[in-house]
Amino acid sequence: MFNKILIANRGEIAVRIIRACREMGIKTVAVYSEADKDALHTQLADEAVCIGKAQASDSYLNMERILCATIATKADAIHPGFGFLSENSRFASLCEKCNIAFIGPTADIIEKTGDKSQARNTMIEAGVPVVPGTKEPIFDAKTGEQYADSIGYPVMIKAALGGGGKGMRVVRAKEEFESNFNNAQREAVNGFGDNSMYIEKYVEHPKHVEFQILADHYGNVIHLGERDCSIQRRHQKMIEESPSTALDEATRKAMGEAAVNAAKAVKYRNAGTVEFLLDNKNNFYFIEINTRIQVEHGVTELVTGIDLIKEQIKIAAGEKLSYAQEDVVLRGAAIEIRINAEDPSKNFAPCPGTIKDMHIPGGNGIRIDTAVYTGYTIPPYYDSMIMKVMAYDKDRESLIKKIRSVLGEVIIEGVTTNLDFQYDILNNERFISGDVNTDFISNEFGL
Ligand code: MV4
Repeated sequence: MFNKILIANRGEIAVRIIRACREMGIKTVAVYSEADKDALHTQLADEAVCIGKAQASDSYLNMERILCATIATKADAIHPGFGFLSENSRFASLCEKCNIAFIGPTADIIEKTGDKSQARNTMIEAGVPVVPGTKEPIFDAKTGEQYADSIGYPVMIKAALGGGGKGMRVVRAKEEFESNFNNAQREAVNGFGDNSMYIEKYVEHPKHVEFQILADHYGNVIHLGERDCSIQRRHQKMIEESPSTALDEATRKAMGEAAVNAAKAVKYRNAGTVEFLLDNKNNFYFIEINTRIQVEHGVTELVTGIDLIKEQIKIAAGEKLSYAQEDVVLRGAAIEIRINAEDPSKNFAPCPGTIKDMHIPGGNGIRIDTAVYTGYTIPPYYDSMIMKVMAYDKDRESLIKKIRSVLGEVIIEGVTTNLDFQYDILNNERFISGDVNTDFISNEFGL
């Protein structure tokens, strides 16, 4: 097992990882920017190293400084958390070269799955269902339009290295193809320095259902059930829950098996997420593999009782999976509400500032992950998520009552948050009935 882990992240995920390490008897090193000298992760770790100025590019994204801090403190592994360098294959590769364990998949796997056009083909070969679409990368609008004509409209144009909605366009008619392709491709070149595009049939009003997987270094792969992440606004997830209201046991089993096959097809290792679109006839289609621990991992921890961060660390240290598929029991229902320092009435503009007072609820089946405290000043340089309010109960009906009750108790004073907006979602009839898809926020709230 590792002796000391450096956490290349900040906020509640850094705190979550520090706590897991402490429980495992592993020493921790925090890295922090000049804006984070009073941050909770900086204070909680056994050691803390300042790695630069507030801007992420000068600190949490600065590979050399993070590697230097790792070597200087004699840490033997790096946990990248999510965002920042977590899906950066060059960073994973530099760790490998420096003989530092990167807690995540190998650089090679990150690269293979990062190219979504290539991943599609790998999945087709492995018999994992994908949306009908192109097999070859497309580089020009004319070729793309021919494919779109043969697939039939509406289609979705996507950047091979895309994600989070960047370099992506829906096209509903042939006349609109060329300009949309060129705009999406320009976005891809600017955003990812790559002009490879692919085209898929557009799936209308899908649910976003993702499966958590764990894979060790010996070819063992298991899944830990699904999370429904359909409630999102402009590709920012707002609420995640497990189980998904859409899945019966047969569909869950088929998707779980597809997720495991997807992971095996790329020789996956460590924790990962296989994302699917689910249409209104319960057809499911692979869309991508995320190679990081995700923001919403706690939802899976609540329904499985498995500590995903500890599992990630054990896998990276070369241990065999401690669970077989039969050992994974999905019990009850769990939900996560993301609280962001942002103003819904100002188009969700970030609202950094000082927290004057706060009340964090607790109680039976409640979990709060946060790194803020009374008197803490939220810096403007990073993302605006400040708290994840999670709840667990025996079924969805009880769960919704519980999460409403707990959300009503949260007090955060001094900064504007999306708390009331989230409360409105929890009281929405369509949400309560489980009738949600990725268009839910825009349809119900006109956003
Ligand atoms: C799609 C789709 C419909 N049809 N692909 C958005 C981000 C990226 N991960 C994939 N995305 C989508 N791909 C086809 N062929 C709809 C989306 C999509 C979406 C997916 C998951 C969660 C939220 C979404 C919001 C808008 C569009």
